[in-house]
Amino acid sequence: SVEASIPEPQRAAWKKFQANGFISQEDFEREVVRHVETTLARSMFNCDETAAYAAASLAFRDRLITEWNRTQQRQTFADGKRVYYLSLEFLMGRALDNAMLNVGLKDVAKNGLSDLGFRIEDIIDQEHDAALGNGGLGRLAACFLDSLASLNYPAWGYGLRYRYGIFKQEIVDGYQVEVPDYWLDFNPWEFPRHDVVVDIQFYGNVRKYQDEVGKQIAVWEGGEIVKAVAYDVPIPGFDTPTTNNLRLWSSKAASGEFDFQKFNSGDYESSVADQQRAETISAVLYPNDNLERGKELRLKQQYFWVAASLYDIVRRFKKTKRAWAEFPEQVAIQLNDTHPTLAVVELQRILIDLEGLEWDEAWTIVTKTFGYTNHTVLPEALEKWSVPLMQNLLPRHLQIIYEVNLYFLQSVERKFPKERELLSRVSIIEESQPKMVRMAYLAIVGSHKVNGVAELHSDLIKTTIFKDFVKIFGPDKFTNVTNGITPRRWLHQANPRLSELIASKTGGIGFLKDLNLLNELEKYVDDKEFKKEWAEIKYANKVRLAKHIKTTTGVTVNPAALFDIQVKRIHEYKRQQMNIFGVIHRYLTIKAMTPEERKKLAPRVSIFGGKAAPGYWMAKTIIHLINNVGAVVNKDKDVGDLLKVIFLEDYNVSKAEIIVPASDVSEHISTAGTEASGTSNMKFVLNGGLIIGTCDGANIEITREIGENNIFLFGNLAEDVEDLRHAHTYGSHTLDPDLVKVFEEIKKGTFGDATAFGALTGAIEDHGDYYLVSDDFHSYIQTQALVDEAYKNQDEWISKTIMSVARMGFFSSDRCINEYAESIWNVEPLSPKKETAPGLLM
Ligand code: T68
Repeated sequence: SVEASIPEPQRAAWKKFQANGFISQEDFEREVVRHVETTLARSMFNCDETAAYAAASLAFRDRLITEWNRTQQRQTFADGKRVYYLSLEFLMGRALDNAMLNVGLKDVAKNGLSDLGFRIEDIIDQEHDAALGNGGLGRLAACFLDSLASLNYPAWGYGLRYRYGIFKQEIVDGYQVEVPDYWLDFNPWEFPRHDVVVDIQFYGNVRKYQDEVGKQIAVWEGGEIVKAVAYDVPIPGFDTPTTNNLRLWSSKAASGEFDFQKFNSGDYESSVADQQRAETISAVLYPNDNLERGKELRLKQQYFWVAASLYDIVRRFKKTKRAWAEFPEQVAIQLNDTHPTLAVVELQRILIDLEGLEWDEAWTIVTKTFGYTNHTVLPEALEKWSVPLMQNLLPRHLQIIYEVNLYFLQSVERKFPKERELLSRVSIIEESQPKMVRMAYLAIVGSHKVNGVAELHSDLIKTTIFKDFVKIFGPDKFTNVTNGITPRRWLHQANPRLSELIASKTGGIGFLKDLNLLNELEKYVDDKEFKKEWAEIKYANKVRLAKHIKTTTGVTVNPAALFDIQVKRIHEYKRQQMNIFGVIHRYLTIKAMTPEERKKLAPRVSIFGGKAAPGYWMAKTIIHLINNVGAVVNKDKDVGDLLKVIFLEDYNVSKAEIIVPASDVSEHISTAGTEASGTSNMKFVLNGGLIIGTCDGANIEITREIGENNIFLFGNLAEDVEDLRHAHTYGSHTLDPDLVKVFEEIKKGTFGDATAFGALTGAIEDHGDYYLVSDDFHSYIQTQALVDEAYKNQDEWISKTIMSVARMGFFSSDRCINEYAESIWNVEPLSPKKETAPGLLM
């Protein structure tokens, strides 16, 4: 065992004094006070909420790290296969509430904090979100970490420790303003590992020669070195002692603080500049979602993170003293999109250049090790790197890519000798000016499995962007794993009252680990008492959001109104513009109504939230229009409560936890075939909201699970999109008459200077309406009318929401992770022995 390596007397001492973490309220309070008084050097007289947050977090951190240590020992000793999830983004949100719930000690903490004079909600609220991601892709990675730990899989996440996460959004005069997110000022959740440091090489050149036995040797020489320092974040599983690791790399100059030689020779400025250049690598998260811009620093980030992670993984494997052929039996690496694709090349380089394996032997190991997840079909989001750029930064990797491509194209030619065009279509190198490396193609060739993230999306990639590769590799290489969400954060943490009610009817909190147990709720769709409680919880959640709206925007909204919510990154394909045009249409309709008609209409609050990429002008214009419409509508006394329009500033994970439980209806209205999956659709339904959506992404599977009577679907189908676009460009393009009226109102200046919105209306009127806003507008308006009607029958509405929640079990990220484990990774959970479980109070 691990312990056997330590002599008996020392072992006894270590065991006697081992840290165990608190279980009782008294021990928790003792830990908090100790941290306030010693770690923070404060006292009860100057312990504010920030200090109390710090101390409570440190108390929980100590607990987590104890279990983290044991988990790592257990996994090392078991010596089985591990999963490595490589993601350039982890959108974690807050950690304290999650840690308290996952280890089952939130009540202990609540009472302990209260005893010390604090309200737990206020303490939780002190924490800054860890926002190391843009949107769905980054949040998916965070849900996966929660599921991997909760299911006891031996798994590590690898990412970058950005000094600045996604920017903080402020709305000034209706415009988005970006403010840097400096979140590391105080972060108790990370452990710097100054002993885990990896040298990463950039630039330089490749020297080739033949050794004594005539073998070709390549040596990558020169260039510069940057250090990668590991920072570990413990990831506690729910209701299990398993605590996995998220390792984030931070960049540092190789020469330490300063280059002393330069410093002493008087070149102070350039020695500081070197240091800053190195630290720039992990300085900032690129704020684009579904867009790749090919910047050199981004490529540097990718290689820096991939090379450090692979060094770490390979070092861990080498400690087992196994033969290289066994590498894929010990290691599964999942590529979260193409961002880590250089890992394929780096592993091949390590095996052939550093470990001396033959090409074919190495390549077999590589392809068995990797799996690749695709998250988009949008052409502007598919990663390509210019060959000259890569030649300069990573000369040896470019050679290996060319060689991979050569062997791949040779095999294609052997299989399809008559198809000349096929070769140029599937080539990893695009013969453009300059030449480009197509990262998705490299990821496909370098992996044994490729998956999409919802059924429609997985079908689409097989029939469109990766069609040729299905023909070459056969259909079995391509598979689907529909996304999921963790019910711990997105139900138990965000909606504690609903979670408690469900627990009371499904036999305890077991549903949080086996979400199909929600099925039990179907029995209560007609239970009066249950429905009353269910409705009360929704109302209370709406009151909570209404308060947030009041304090952040100053607008009073009626919690009895229908809350209609669209929160997600702002993007033309997600069609927030269609939503706001629909709101304007509603406003005009109300203005034209008689008092009698007005009485019949359900009051509505249209709520928007989401960030626009700083360089995405059209997305910023959409935000501007929403705010201007709000400014007009919200002060129109004639309309009153019948319509309110809210833009919530700085949408992020912790705000989502307030917003998601408060929806009556949420909008998932992307042009069919553009949203790979969507995951907030799942969160809203799981919290007892209905959705209005297009036949896109996971909406389709949600419909199948919950029943088509419980969802408001509208719009054109993915299969018709291409023809419609073609007709716009080559036929006559007449706009929907209701949309025309909306545009007229905008152009009249009702919502401020109309020229500001010319690009928005112009994209639809004059530039082909690529996202089919006009084609879907009528169907959208009609479906919104159906929502109004359905909401009037509250009894039936509540039944629909209960039925929907009861059927959402499929969308747990636990199901999703089990599918990856079985069909892609071939890894098994490693369950801790029951008696080592921490004091879980349930
Ligand atoms: C999202 N992708 C998909 N990308 O849009 C969404 N892209 O449908 C899906 O549910 C989710 O992934 C999870 O599968 C993204 O969020 C990005 O954020 C991104 C970031 C950088 C570059 C490209």
